Order: sequence, then structure tokens, then C-alpha cells
Amino acid sequence: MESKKIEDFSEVDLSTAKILVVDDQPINIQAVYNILSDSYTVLAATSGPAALEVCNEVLPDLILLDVLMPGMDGLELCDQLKQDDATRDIPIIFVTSFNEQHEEDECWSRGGVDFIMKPVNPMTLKNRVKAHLTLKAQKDMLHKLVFVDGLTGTFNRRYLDLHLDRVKNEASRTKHDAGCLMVDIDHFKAFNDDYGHIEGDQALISTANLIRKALLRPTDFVARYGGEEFAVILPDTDLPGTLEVANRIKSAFDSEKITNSEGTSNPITVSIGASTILSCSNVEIIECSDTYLYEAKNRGRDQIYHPSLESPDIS
Ligand code: GH3
Ligand code: MG
Repeated sequence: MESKKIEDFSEVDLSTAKILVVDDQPINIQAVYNILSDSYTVLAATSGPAALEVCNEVLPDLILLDVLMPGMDGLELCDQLKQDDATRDIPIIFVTSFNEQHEEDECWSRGGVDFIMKPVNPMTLKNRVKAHLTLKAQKDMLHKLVFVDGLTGTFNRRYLDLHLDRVKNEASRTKHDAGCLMVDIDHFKAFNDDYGHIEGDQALISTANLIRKALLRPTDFVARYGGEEFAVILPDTDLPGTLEVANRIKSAFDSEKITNSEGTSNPITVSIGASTILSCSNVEIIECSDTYLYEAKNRGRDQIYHPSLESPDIS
């Protein structure tokens, strides 16, 4: 679901929203489908495991979840969805026939955002769904405003600071390494001076897209660190893996050749400093990669630097 424009903060477009209905009784799914399918795309699953499979393929914007189901019940499914970063923020409305207060309390405490009683009242269902989809879309829009760089669409420095802490905590908990690349455009001041800032901005957007395309795991992310410098964070990745991603990024610039719009400029090149948490010992990972980035610049730019690349036997 895309929120259209930043200035339309209260008016969000819900027409592309996908609603997953989970119920072991197909007749109940059909009833909900009849009420909602005019306004939204309705997906269906008749068990907890089937619902997880659907979520793996298409991320729903909201889930209507039956509580009592054989095998994995609604509460258990809710727990599993809340444990996964990808599905944690999907609003879950429980559809129940409970009479007991403690049963309702249990649904709230597991992270449900609302209830609808069975048999479902069509007006209530429509309005509750609309209200929660709107809230979610507004939350996503706010998240974008706060954490996404307006020019390049990558994450911004604020997001980096917040999520790098999470990555570092996870690495120290699991004893798995994590990588960081600092990627900086070479001689970008000259590019701006020669072709103007609009062309410069366009080259920055293309650079960000190329870096993003080289990242294959959903947990990897790129953030704009400063003007023409990007930080790439690779959770759960060792030094050889980190250098492999650095090579993939450099190869992308070598083959795709970002130039000014007329194609008359030299292609953009980048210098990359690579490090991992474990290989940096006590130095902050960003600082460590930044030091190596400047070593790459000193050595002539358009290259990757990590000390192990000087003596490839040591890693
Ligand atoms: P080096 O190879 O040593 O990195 O040289 P450089 O010219 O890339 O680096 P320097 O730090 O001297 O200049 C960075 C330039 O990047 C300054 C500015 O012209 C450009 N720049 C920074 N932010 C933006 C931006 O948002 N838009 C545009 N168009 N240019 C930017
Ligand atoms: Mg530069």
C-alpha cells in the first residue's frame, strides 16, 4: 500500500491495500470477502502455517485473525508474526466469539490492535478495517519522513544511528560478525562544478540505486551518511562476505557507467572502505570503514580498501 503524497497526510490511498483473512472455516472467509473485496484485495488462509506462507510471498497491510483454529491457533500465529521483523508491524484484528473478559485481554496482550465479534456486522468490519489501514498508512508515511533521505530514497543518518545499534547488539549477542562499507563518490565536487547541481543530484540518485541493487539480503541496508557518502550495513556477514558485497558494488559502477544526462562526462567511480565489527576490534565500525575509505582515496580512488587486501592470506 503506497501513501500518495506527503502533503496529503490525512488523505491516504487505501485502494491497493491487501487484507489477509485467516479462518479455518471457508464460509467465514467468504463472508468477509463479500464485505471487503469491493474496496481491497482480500487474501485467504485456512490455517496458521498457510497464513505464514502467504505473508512470506505477499506482505499484507492488515490481518483479520480467527482466534480458535485447530493446530496453530490465532494467538500462536500472532506471536510468530510479532517475532519476525518483516511482519511485526502488520496490524492484527482478532475476529472472535469470546464472551469472557480474560480471553479478550489475552488478545490485547499478544499485540492485537482491535476486535470484531462474530457474527460479523458488515458496517463495523468495514469501518474498523478502514480505520486501522489509515492509521498504518499514516504511521508508514511518518516513518518515511523521519527515516528516509528525500533525494535518494535511501535511509538517512537518523535511521542508521538507530539501526546500527541494533545490529551491533545482535552481533555481540550471537557472536556473528556484521559488515560496514563506506562508499563515497570520487571527485564529485568537480562533477557538480562541470555539469551543475541538478545533474549532480541525478547522479546521486543513480548512485544510491546502484548500491541498493547490489544488496541481496532483505536485512542489508544503505543509508546516506553525508552529501555524497553512503553507509552500507550488512548484518550477520563476515569479512569475506563484506568484501564480496564491496566488489559487487564496484563492479556495478564499472559496468553500468553513471554519467551526466548527455553521456559526455566520465563515468562516476566510487571509493569503498570495508570493515566488520570483529575485524575492527575496539574501533567504532563506521569510523573504521571511514578510515579505510580515506586510505582507498589516498591510493588513487576507484577502489576498495581493507588491510587484508594488501596481504590476502590474512583476513
Ligand atoms: P573525493 O574524491 O576526495 O571524495 O572528492 P569529492 O570532490 O567527491 O569530495 P568533496 O568532499 O571535496 O566534495 C563533495 C562534493 O559533493 C561537494 C558537493 O559539490 C557535492 N555534494 C554533496 N552533497 C550534494 C547534494 O546533495 N547534491 C549535489 N548535487 N551535490 C552534492
Ligand atoms: Mg567524494
